Amino acid sequence: NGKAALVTGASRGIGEATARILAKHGAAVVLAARSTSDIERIASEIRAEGGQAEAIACDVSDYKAVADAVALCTQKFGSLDILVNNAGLIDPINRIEDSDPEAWGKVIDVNVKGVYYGLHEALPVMAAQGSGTVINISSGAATGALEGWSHYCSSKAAVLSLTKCADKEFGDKGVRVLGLSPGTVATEMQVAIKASGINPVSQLDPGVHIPPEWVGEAIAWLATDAGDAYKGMDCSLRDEDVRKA
Ligand code: NJP
Repeated sequence: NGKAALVTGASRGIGEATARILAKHGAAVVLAARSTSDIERIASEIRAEGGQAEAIACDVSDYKAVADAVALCTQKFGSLDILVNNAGLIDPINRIEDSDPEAWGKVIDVNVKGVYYGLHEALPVMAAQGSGTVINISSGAATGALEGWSHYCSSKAAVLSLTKCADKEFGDKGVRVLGLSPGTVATEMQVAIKASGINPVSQLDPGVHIPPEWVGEAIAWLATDAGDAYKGMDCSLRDEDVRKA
């Protein structure tokens, strides 16, 4: 309550649900994504329900765009208390030999450089405040290997590494940096995974994908002091205590 948050990839899926839930918990929220009409609609719906929200066009693979999003949050709302580095993609899914180097690199640009840019801009602001929480949306893919997922697995492994390094550098400055590995969530990303047809559905689908709102609630919980238990590491939505929250 009373905090200011920036959520990247807020136009749909986990990011949209997180922005709406943080606003319901009383945070002022900046929604960042490329689909401007979607984030503007969501922001105006949040405002219509009595919340505070701003939308900003942002491709997280563009450093300046991420810097502008952080600046908007501090200028409009006076602080940056929560950064959710959520924007991410997995398409196109292909074995290494069949992959297009440019498309492979785009996944790294978004999933890795986008997170780094967010950390680069947010951590000094939070350190100056003496408080703040960064939640990097990770994946079980950070420590696993799936056929056709070399870009995604590599990128999420890098996100885990960034989480650890950022905690090492800023963890003693009142800043909490942690990762959240959400499991399989009912979003467009799962549609893309199934459409690729590369991995057998049984390998990826535990039967029921969890709703993105569960992830949003877990993020809101992790942005409280409860998140201290996960500083510098990934927690999993399969963890009993996170699920209960
Ligand atoms: O995916 P989806 P999720 N710049 O496709 C945005 C991770 N995860 O919600 O720019 C800025 O519905 C895109 O916005 P737009 C996953 O790796 C998921 O499931 O308008 N934003 C949209 O808002 C990812 O890190 C599962 O196209 C960019 C959002 O990202 C996070 O959860 C499991 C962008 C993607 O929405 C959210 O994914 C897991 C860019 N360049 C981890 N490119 C799962 N779903 O099962 C994309 O372990 N976006």
